[in-house]
This record gives sequence, structure tokens and C-alpha cells, in this order.
Amino acid sequence: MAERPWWSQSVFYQVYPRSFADSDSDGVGDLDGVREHLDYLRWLGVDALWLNPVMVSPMADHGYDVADPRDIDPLFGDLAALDALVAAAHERGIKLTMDLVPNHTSSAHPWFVEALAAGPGSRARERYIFRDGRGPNGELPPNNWVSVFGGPAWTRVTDSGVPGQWYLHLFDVSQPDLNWDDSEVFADFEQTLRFWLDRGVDGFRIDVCHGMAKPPGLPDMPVTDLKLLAHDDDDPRFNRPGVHAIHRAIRAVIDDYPNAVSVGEVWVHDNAQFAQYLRPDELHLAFNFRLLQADFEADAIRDAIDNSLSAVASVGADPTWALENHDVERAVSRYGDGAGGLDRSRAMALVLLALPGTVFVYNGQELGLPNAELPDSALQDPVWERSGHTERGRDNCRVPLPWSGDTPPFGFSGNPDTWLPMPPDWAALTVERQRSESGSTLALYRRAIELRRSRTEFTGTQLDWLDAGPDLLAFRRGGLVCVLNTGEHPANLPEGQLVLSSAPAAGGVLPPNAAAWLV
Ligand code: TEU
Repeated sequence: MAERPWWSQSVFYQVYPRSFADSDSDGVGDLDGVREHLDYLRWLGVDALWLNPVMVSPMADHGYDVADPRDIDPLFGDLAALDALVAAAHERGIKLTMDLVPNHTSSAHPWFVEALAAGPGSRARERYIFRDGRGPNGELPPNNWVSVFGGPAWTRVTDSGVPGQWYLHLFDVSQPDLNWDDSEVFADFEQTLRFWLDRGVDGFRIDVCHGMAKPPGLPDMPVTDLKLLAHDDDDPRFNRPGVHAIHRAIRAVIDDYPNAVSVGEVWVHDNAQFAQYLRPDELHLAFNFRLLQADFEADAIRDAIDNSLSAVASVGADPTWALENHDVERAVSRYGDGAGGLDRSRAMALVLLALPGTVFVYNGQELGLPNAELPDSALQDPVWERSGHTERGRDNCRVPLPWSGDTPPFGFSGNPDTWLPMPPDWAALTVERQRSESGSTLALYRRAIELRRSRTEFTGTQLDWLDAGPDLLAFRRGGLVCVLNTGEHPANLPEGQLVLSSAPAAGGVLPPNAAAWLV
């Protein structure tokens, strides 16, 4: 078998830059903060970082609204700070990937400013999706599409002082969708890819890879009454056939940089359609969200793993795994909160890190952080406003990391006024505290990553299910056996030497809400 690329069995650590570490005491994390904590990440044992967007942005969607894709926002630092971070990460053997947003720009992007000023029919409007409205005076939006963040996906602009055309925004009103049928859009994106790759960046996470291509004629959606932040596979807003030509063009550029990786955010449920994004001339990797959507039940988890493996098998791509990211509820809270939720998320950490393929760990996951309770006045996610205050949005999985000490801001910042308030009871969850406790969640992650990296048993892409009994999930991968107990009763472990468990498993008995590794 040909040697696999560097990313194929790697552990990526997702840094949400606002919330990782603040070096300049403005209450918001930044690039120097990341650089100053690289030794922590080396100690944790991760292979690569994924930084959420740090480009110039008004921050309406915390960086996913990009006004200049080829510069760093002053909130996070500057190009010199990025260069210094890349160099310092590479010195420690850690790769660094950035996050690119091709589906839309910020409304503050010079192209959009120009498009508003230039008026209907202009060249500048062709880079976005402007249309005349329906109804006698164009007072109705061009179609019935809704925004993923709530409300209509169209906003009407003023042309020559009177109500004029409408523009499409699948996300916030400040995130106009680009027209990928316009060749200048790709030409500019190519410049962005090369700009960062030439600076030594090791690849990209690419946002909304199932977006970009829009269907001809922009037909209505069959159903508009959707859960926010959700869509299914026959939604005309996403996953249109034309998207694959875009991915082939992107890949052709990335192939000029043989060690660079592309990881797509692909919210497509059907396995065959998902796999199309991973054909040899499209994305290298794509996030698979099944595991983080599965309940804590042996059958549901097995189903998620089986589906994820078969989705990539048909195209020979590596599977990817995640339990958390900046868009979803923290695992501890999702699995039931309190001690039970923590136990289950620790158990799932061992399932995650036993699997073949690329693993993503979201910052704070290694500390067992729960979702934070936030007062209404603290909420910043555009989802809160756009849903008319019915959906709280994603802020509570984005609270800054607790590093040290007994009171907020726990060493995250020199400024007590952090961009989201930090819960006082996180004193027990700081990095400093957990580094000193052998049974901590941090210690568990570190040991699991170390074993995954160093033990010869963790080889091969083959995964075989073992018959373990009801409420038990058990599989063999190479020389490793992973057992998870999702039931209410202790279970006997199979034969083998216990190398790690998420809860004490003395005498070969695995308690409920726990997992173990045996060789
Ligand atoms: O998310 C894209 C997207 O489709 C999400 O809205 C997804 O459906 C939802 O989060 C699932 O719960 C990406 C980014 O990850 C997100 O942070 C951005 O807000 C969004 O793109 C817009 O750029």
C-alpha cells in the first residue's frame, strides 16, 4: 500500500481563536495567544491545528464574514503574527491549517460595497446574486428561500434612492452569497489559496463546501419550515451538482502544494452523495457529522461509525471523526450534563481516538468543558437576533478556555471583561488544575493521544465489530480492542491487557458510561 499522507491518522486540534488565549488583554483571544500556548499543544500531542477564520472581518459571524481574505484582522494580530505562529508551530512539529469561506463574503467586502453603489445590471452586481423582486413593484423576494440563521434569505437594497433589487444571503444579512458562475470569483479564491500556502500554511478547512453552486432559475424550496442551522439533501440551496466542478478547480490549485490538505465542511447526509466530494480530484477530507449527531446508545454509535466508514470507502478517502466543533453543543452537555454527561463524553473520547482516520478535537473538549449558561445580554451569535430570540445560537460552546487560577478569567486574559463571560465554577476545570490530577479529562486525552501515536497496535483502516452483548459496543482495529458500555449495568471486559479506561475498570469490569482499550 502506498504511504498515507501526513493527515491520514492525525489528531487535529481546532482552535477557536477568540476563545483560546488572549495575549493583549482586550478580552478576545488572538494569534500571539495561540503561539504562547504551543508548548501545551505539543504536550497534549496533537499533530495539526485548524484555526477558525482570522481574516479581516466585521465579526458579525465571528470571522465567517470576510471583508479581506488575504489579511489578518487586527483583533487577532497581523500577518507577522501569523508568520510567527506558523514558524513556531513547525518548530514543534505541528502543522497549521486555516479556514476559508468561499460561499459568501462580508457585506463590508469592497466587492459588495461596489455592487451596492454600481446598481442593477452592473458588472459589480454579477459577483453576487442580485435579482429583481416579484410582485408588481418587486416588493416580494425573488423566491421563498430562508436563511440558515432564520428569516428570509433575501434582503432588498436601495437603488437610486428607492427600493430596488434583492440579494441572496443563505446566512446572515451581512454575508452575501457569491456568484460562483462568475469566473472572477474563482480567480480571486485561487489567489487566496496561493497567498496562504505560499506563506507556509499546511492547508485549509473550507466552509460550506456543499454551498457555492446555486441551481439555475433559483427554484423555490419545497419546505421552508426547517429547524434553524439545518437542511436536508434535496434542499435547492445546497449540494447542487455544479459544486463538484468548483471543488475540482480548487484541488488543482492545492495539488501545486503536495503536502497541503483540504478538509471540507460537507453537510450532506446521503453516503453516496457525500462521497462525491471526496473523489480523488476533489477534497482530501470532509467532516463527517454522524458521530456528533448520534445519541449515547451502542446501536446509534455503531450505525454512525459504519455509515462514516462506508461513505469514504467507495472513493478510497480517509474517514474523519469529531464529537464537537464551534457550531454544536459541547459533548458533556449533549450526553446529559453533570457527572453522567462528563462520564459519557470521556468514554466517547476513547471511541473517537481508537478509530482509523483523522480525528478533530475542539478546544476545551480535552478539558471536558460543558456548554456554559449565558445571560441573554451576553449572546452574540446572529442566530439569536435572526430567530426573533427563539434560538439562543452557538455562543455557549464558544466560551473562552480556563487556563489557571481560581476565578474568571482563569488566565485566559489579563482583562476580566472577556468577550463571553466565563462560569466561576470552571475553577475545577482549568488546564493547570487538570495537569496536576492523574484522573482528569485532560490526562485521559493526553494519554489516549500518546497511545494512539506510539503503540503499534493502532494500525490499519480495517474495523471489525465484536459481539459483546446488549448496550455494549466493541470493535477491533489492528491489535486494539475498544469496548464502550452505554447500558446501566457493569459489564465484563473481554480477554486482553487493559491499557486505558475512561473510568476505573478494576477486576476486568467496565462500569456504565465508560470505555476501555485492551491490547
Ligand atoms: O457552518 C455552515 C452551516 O451550514 C452551518 O450553519 C451548519 O448547518 C450548522 O452550523 C449545523 O449546526 C459554517 C460555519 O461552521 C459556521 O460557524 C458559520 O456560521 C457558517 O458556516 C457561515 O459561514
